[in-house]
Amino acid sequence: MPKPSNVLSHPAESADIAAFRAAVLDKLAYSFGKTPDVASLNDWYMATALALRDRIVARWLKTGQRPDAEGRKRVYYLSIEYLLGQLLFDALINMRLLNVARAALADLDVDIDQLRKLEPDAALGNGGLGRLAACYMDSMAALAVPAYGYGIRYENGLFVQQIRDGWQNELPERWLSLGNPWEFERTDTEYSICFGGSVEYVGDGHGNGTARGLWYPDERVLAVAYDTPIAGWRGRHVNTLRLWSARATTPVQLAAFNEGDLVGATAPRAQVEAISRVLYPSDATAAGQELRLRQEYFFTSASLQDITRRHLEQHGDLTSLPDHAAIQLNDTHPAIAVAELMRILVDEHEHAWDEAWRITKGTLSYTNHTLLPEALESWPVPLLNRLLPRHMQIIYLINKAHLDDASAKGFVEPGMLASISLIQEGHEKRVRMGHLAFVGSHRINGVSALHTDLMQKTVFRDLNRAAPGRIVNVTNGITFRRWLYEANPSLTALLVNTLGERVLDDPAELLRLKGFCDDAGFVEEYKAQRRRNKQALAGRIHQLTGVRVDPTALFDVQIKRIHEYKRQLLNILEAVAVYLAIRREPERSWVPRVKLFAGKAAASYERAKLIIKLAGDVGQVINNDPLVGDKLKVVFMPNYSVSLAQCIIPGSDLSEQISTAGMEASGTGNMKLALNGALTIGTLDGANIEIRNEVGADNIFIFGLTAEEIDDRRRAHFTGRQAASPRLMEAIKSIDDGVFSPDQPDRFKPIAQALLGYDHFMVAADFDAYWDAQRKVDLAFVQPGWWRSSILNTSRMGWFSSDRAIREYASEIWSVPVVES
Ligand code: 26Q
Repeated sequence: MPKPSNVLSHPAESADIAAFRAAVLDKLAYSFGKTPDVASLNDWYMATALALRDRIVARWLKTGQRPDAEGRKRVYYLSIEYLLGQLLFDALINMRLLNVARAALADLDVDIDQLRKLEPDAALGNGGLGRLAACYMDSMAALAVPAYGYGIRYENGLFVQQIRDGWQNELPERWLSLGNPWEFERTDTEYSICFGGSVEYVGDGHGNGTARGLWYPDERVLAVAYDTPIAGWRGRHVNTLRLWSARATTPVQLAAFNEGDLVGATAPRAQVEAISRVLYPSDATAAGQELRLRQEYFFTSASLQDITRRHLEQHGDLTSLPDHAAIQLNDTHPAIAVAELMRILVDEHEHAWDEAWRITKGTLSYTNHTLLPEALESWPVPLLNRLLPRHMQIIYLINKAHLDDASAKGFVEPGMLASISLIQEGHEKRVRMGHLAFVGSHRINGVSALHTDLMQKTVFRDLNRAAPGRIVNVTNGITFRRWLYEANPSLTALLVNTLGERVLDDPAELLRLKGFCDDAGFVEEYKAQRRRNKQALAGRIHQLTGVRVDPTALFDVQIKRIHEYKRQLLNILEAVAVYLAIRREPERSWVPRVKLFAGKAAASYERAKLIIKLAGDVGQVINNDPLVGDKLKVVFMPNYSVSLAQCIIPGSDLSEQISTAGMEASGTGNMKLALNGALTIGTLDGANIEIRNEVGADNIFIFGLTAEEIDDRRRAHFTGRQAASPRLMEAIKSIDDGVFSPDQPDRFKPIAQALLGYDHFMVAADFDAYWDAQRKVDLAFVQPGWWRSSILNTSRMGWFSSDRAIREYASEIWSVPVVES
């Protein structure tokens, strides 16, 4: 069998290797002023990245200048988060240069795998939503969709998670500290972003308040562009990720400076530039602070100014914007775009209100990622009024037209009008950003079949009645380039050797694996690649936690943000129950298992942080109990990240997707794990339902209440005490009694007590079903059928490629063509 790396790029020709080697040496000399004998590993990394970047830029300039490029409709993806991870191997694989670079560096006595370890993750996102944006950037480039991603160039990405004595601490992240070789600072592309001040109106706007506004802001910030080229599969097309950085308009306060207050003179500057300093580290709760609103408007306004300027340069006026631009709002974080685009059209380009509205709606579309009430964004009217007075006025006008329109259609009932209004009444009025995005868009999409269905029945029920036909579903996808080829080269090599190289271009080819799932030779090789990946993962577990695990045990993983609805607690409770059972019957033949957790908790989410501590404390007791030995280990790996996920996923046997049904919009980790051959244990939630439909009910472990049943139970005010079986009671009691926290027996009482009370997340209600499903897993893992199921998972996950998702966006929402691979 060829070496894994060989299938990931062309066989290296000696001339290519020599050329790349020369390019790296050139960069070392002329960009860093170093000779090989004094170069540090970081110098080598930077020189390699720059040499590779040159190759990408050559394509970038070409694809940007293609004769048809100017006239084609472009996609603009607006996202406040991009969870890119490392870029070196991603770009090498897409450019088919991994072998060339490896050999060129080897000639120079540099190990490319050492360079890989050095590269910091670009962690400009919290979790699923940010990673989705990164996968979609990769797929848009692969499919040659001309696209720009727009976002914020945070100086500090998602915090570094340190686990100290079992508790999470947050440390600042500094991905830029050694320089970023991938970006281009565009000092010539900057826009003014305004805040505050007052508005004056010109003319009467047909007497209905739709007059032009003149905004006299009292604050200005500059948005400076930084561009990162995103190379698509086989380097066919290169798009741009444009991230904005905030800069003060005047570097220092001259008055203070002249009076000798040198430090005070730079303070206002620091305050202004704080806008792009740090990513808000919460994932499912709206933060609600003024700085967050400033961030949202900052990147949205800069992006819209950039988009409209480009359109005006090419087409003269904005009337035809919807024909040439599709702007996708990744959640409500850029929803202020609805009002900002109206402002640009009406105030700056003097379009009539109705015409401006047609253009806005024709251009914008919105993706919803959550139904959790605490995550639905809304901003207090007084805050919007102070920061963005003209936008607040525009929102009122949009709302008036929207409510008039609904009334004209016969929706006159006050309850209905209150429910569809952009303004939430109450002692403090608030603007509902989801409603604003809905009303200003021609398409609204959910991210899995169930989620889209629930959207129509819950948060957008009434809006959907008033404006039917706008909601569509686009189930999420993942890029196989990163999550299979890059993360799991040994499985990729096996697939290519078995199915041919076409599998790399067309995931439907994976379906032909069915013919091999009973082929003893193939099954052996499939098992061998998993074994190797598990050995590597066991090494990493030891390195990060000090715990030694048996690589032949069942690796059971739950890796995602820590949140009550994701129910890490259910998983920990099961570990406790198994532990108690092992202690009772240590002689029984237990299927050895390693339970692996990783994930960050929002810094202010106390309960989530306590759950991390519980996982750690349960691990301490279990891992050190000689009666248990290798039968059960529980480990919490610190500082979960894209690059850690790339190490964990290929070594996973079982994928925990156990959210309370109805609460996980889609999930994408579920797809990454199943693609790599882990079997899923999961609820009928999010994309798990579609995964079951694809892989077949025999190849997945589904358990638990359905979204509808959960709804009924909540209405009936079920308590955990009513649901708890003796086995669950015993597990809860041990936690309550301090078995896992002997140094502070009360530590976990709040968790134990909450489980028995009104159990919003239905942990107790689902426990027994989960336990039973886990026992089926135990039985299945030691049967040959496990491997058949695992192979069928890999085989049938092709539909979850983000290329498929992007094709759906392109045809159903954006009306742009894609190239076929
Ligand atoms: C909002 C306001 C203020 C501060 C932060 C936020 C905020 C930030 C991030 C709110 C939500 C998020 C992220 C949400 C998210 O990641 N949702 C996930 O999106 C994935 C991609 O569609 C889905 O697969 C997951 O199911 C969903 O949880």
